Amino acid sequence: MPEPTATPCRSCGETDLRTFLSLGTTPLADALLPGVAAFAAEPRYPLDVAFCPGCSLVQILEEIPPEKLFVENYLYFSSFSDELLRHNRAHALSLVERLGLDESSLVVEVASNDGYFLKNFVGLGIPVLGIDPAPGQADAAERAGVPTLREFFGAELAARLRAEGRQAHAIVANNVMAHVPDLNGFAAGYRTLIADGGLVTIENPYVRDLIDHCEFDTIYHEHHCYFSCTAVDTLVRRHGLFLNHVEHFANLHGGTLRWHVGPVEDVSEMVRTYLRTEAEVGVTDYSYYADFARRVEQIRAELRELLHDLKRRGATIAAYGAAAKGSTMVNYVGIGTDLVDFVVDRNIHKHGTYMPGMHIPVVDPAALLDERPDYVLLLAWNFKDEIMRQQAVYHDRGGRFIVPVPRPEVV
Ligand code: JHZ
Repeated sequence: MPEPTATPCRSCGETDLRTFLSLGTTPLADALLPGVAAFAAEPRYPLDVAFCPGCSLVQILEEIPPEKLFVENYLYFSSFSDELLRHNRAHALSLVERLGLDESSLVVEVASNDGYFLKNFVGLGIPVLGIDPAPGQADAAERAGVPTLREFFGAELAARLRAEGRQAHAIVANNVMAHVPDLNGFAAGYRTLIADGGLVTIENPYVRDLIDHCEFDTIYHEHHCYFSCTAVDTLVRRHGLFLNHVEHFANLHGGTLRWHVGPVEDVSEMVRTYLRTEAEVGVTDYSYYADFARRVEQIRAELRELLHDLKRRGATIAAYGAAAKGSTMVNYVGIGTDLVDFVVDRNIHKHGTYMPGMHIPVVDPAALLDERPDYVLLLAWNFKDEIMRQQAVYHDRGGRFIVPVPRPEVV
């Protein structure tokens, strides 16, 4: 058992956090560099992950100011995955049906990004409010007809909206709760803003999938926390909310849970089963995490060996996905331009930039057919099926894909 850290838990305040993984110091995962001139001054920060024995919340110890992460330099736009758009449209339509949403309702999305989700309601005449501090994404959302408040969500903003007479029938928080250092302020904000009978849905990668499938690359400074049902249940109850239902999407971001939270207690059998199973398998105990670092090191060793071996045999290698997780992967494993010539990405805002830390250039996916690398390392492995379908021509011409997790594998 490691020594406790002095940092308090972001949820329960426990000061006995136990570190179980150190990824060294890494640059900020989404801080793609605009040019060679920026290489020299690139900051790096420690990236250590710990378990809280008080409430089971897994979290990193470092805290970078949110403006640095999500306002300056943030090029993540949600609309570049067809699968993600489909998943979210289905979610929007199910909320309309389940809650009977109409022109008198209000749907609020926290971290509404480019309007990828809320635009589904706009088309149906249902009022929406997006909340997102990232300027380029908020501009894109407004162009899609989604009114967007350019702020961070928390207790204070929720109180202000409520004082203006606004309450939400649905609040949606997709892949944002992990991004929030003040978790309690965030949860209190849900409670203030949600209408009686309203529903908050929260999606985030599931910590059990992360640990079991060794998805260590989803750890980066934007993700302060990695959630279990146990940790979410404890957090929301502290603020007068209840975890009433849970859904699992095995193929979304390596395994995502959607938590249904509301002001009235109505806990489903599914939630009880998740809570019981988490206790049984030990998600609530340090020992569950104890050998994770060893398994992560094994992936590093195997992937390095595979890439070096391919290079020794004269192969050319590119990568797919200038994703935040890709940044953790290349920095931790030590993948630079000696191994990978370029990274392709569909997000046009990332073209012409360089991956943080390892400085691999990011270009349009057309480069795969123009340059014909022998192998493509799938940094965005979470979209493996979608990307491989898209790149069928590259594959038919003999190109091969390397999937790095749960174990490096050529497919
Ligand atoms: P992607 C994201 O992390 C964003 P990232 C965020 N940090 C979060 O919390 C997690 O998800 C859960 C591109 N792409 O989404 C788009 C193609 O080029 O896995 C992206 O740049 N072609 C908020 O950044 C990247 O790959 C495609 O066909 O780790 C994927 O990034 C598809 C599908 C994607 O995650």
